Amino acid sequence: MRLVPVSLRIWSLSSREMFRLTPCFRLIGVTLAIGFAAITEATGETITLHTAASDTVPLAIVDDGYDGSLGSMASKPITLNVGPNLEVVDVDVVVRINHNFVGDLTIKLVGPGGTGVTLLNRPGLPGNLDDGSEVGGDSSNLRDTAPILFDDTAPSGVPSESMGLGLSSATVVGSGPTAGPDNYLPHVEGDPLSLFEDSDPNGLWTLYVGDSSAAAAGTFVAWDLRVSTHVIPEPTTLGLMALACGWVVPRRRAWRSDAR
Ligand SMILES: [Ca+2]
Ligand SMILES: [Ca+2]
Ligand SMILES: [Ca+2]
Repeated sequence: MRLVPVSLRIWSLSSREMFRLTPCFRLIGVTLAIGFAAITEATGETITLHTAASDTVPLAIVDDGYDGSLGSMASKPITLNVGPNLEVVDVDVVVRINHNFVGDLTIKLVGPGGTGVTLLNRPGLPGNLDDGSEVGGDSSNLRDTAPILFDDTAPSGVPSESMGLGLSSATVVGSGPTAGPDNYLPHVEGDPLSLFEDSDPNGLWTLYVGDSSAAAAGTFVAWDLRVSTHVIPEPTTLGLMALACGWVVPRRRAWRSDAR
C-alpha cells in the first residue's frame, strides 16, 4: 500500500470521486471541529473554578518553632478530586490565622505533584532568609475574621513582603478600609502561584504556617483552595485525520482500478 498525498489529488477529482471521498471529508470536518473545541478550551473559554475548604479547628503554630523545614510548621490538608483530563491554569489561596505579629510568619503551599510555593516570608524583615534564624518583621496582627487572599493577580498589587506596612502593632491586617489590603501577591521573588500551572489538580494540597521568633504565638484556623482548570488539549486530532485519509485514499485508488 502506498499513500497518495491528498493535497495533490483533490484538484483532479471528479464529482463521483468526491462522493466516494466524502467519508474522509466528513472525518476531516469532525476532527477540525474537535481541534477547534480544544483550542477554544486552551484559550480560556471553558475554564472551571473548583473551591475546597480545610477544617476550621484552630491549630497551634509553635512559637519560634520554624527552622526552615515543612516538618516544623503547622499544616492543614485539602484533598481535591475534580476528575481526569484536567490541568491547572490558576491557583489562589485564602488563609485564616490568629496571630499578633505577622512578621513572625512564613506560609507555604505544596501541591499534589510536590511543587512548593512560598506565599509569605516574614513581612517587614529585611533580607530573604528562610530558616527561622532572624528576629524582627512587621508587628501588625492577623485575625481569622479578616482572611487574607494570595493571588498572582491580586487587585491590590501589593506583594506579601509588604503585609502590615504602615500599620500599628495593634492593627489587624485587612480589617477595614484604612487597615491595608486583604489581598496580596504571593512572595514575589521568583515564587509565584503560576508554578502550579499545567499540573494535575487532583490529590493532596497542603498549606503550612511557621513561626520564627519567640513571644507572640498564634493559631492556624483554616484555609480555602481555589483551583481553576481546563481540559487538557486533545493531541490526537491531527493523527486521526492522517489515519483516516491514509485509509480512504488507497480505497479510492482501488475503486478506480475496479472501474477500468
Ligand atoms: Ca490567580
Ligand atoms: Ca501586634
Ligand atoms: Ca512568635
